[in-house]
Amino acid sequence: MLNRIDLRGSRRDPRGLLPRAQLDVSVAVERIRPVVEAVHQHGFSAIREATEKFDGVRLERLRVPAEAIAAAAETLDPEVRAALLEAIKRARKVHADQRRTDTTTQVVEGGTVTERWVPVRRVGLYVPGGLAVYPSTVVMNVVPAQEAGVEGLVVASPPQVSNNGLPDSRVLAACALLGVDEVYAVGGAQAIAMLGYGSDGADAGDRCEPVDVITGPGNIWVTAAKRMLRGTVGIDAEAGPTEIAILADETADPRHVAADLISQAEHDPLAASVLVTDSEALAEAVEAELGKQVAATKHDERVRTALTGEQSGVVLVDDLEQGLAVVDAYAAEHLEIQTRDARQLAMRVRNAGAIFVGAWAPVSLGDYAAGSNHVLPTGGCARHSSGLSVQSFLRGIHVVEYTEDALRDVAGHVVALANAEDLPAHGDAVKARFAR
Ligand code: HSO
Ligand code: ZN
Repeated sequence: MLNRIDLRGSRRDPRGLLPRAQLDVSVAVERIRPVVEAVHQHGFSAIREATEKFDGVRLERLRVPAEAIAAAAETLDPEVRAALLEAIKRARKVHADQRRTDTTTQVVEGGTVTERWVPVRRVGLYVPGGLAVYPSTVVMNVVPAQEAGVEGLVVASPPQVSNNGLPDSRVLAACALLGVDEVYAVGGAQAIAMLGYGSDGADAGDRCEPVDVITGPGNIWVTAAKRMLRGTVGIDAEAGPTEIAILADETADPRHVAADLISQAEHDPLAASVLVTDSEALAEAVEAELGKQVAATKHDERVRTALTGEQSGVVLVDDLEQGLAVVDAYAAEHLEIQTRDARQLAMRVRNAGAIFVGAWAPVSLGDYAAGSNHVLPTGGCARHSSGLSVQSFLRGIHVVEYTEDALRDVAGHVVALANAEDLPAHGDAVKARFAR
């Protein structure tokens, strides 16, 4: 079922040889540009038009009424409620530990630099609702923002025809459990534009004030809109179709490997599932398992499309050292290590959104209830970016304090550098303080 890429005996740089779809966000940017510009200029009326066209919903108001959020919490299945509460508790534990304390560095006598960690004022969290609905993503966005100390938290999620034009009721219930009451029934590029530029609404109480940061996953249109808004607002790492890479040796259980590859393929026909192994026997056993398990899974069609796509495959390597080089080159959103000494290998990985070690930490655990975050960089962005965290919502502000003596001591150096850059007024600003 999976494409086979045999790198055994090859000493070539694995980049470029690995399966990965070429997702062209810049083409999507051109397609959504008119929507984003219309929302910027016309606000509510443009959002309504786009929502009717793309979601098939005629919006009366942007904002979800408080009673609808409360009602969603009341009618939530008790089992799902308990699971969400546990997921929130675990995520809070991990994200609370990410909080930063201000540090003051004494640079010289009389000269200090304090780094103040200050939360952004208002953030917009996007929760998708296409092939699946994601109450768990509400948790993964809201918890780090709350732990960072963000005061204004806004959720936007597409209106569902099946829920009277409101976002999915489980998404609304998750908002209620987290204490988020500002929720907009808007999805797609129009939601990102609304959050970034703000918008008028059906009446004065229905306005959306612009946010400072937008985070959260979404489809290619959402990603394209976020790319367009970057600069106007802060944006987290781009989150495209989900990816799982598994580095496994002959000690891995092929049933688990197959199940985990399928689990992420379930998200999207464009999802990527990649197995990297030094064991041909394991590769074959996994193929046999996929044959059985894919036929039995609910979303078999979507899964089959994802697994047979160019973005998925089995990569055969000589040994785990080469395997490590391959997974680093791939920089997966999720990386599972199912090998002997898995922990040791995990500590040597440089590029991955999140790493899942050994037999008892499947990606599905991290998707819901490990405490880790599931909004992670895809498409190789793990080479330069991290997943969502408290840090995503903080800015470090340097506060500089020098005494007269401390400035006098360094004045000559400032003047020398200012002159070297042909910016003498910079030096003059220092000299003016000591001229008689
Ligand atoms: N695997 C997805 C997150 C998710 N899975 C939400 C299930 N629900 C991207 O990390
Ligand atoms: Zn998932």
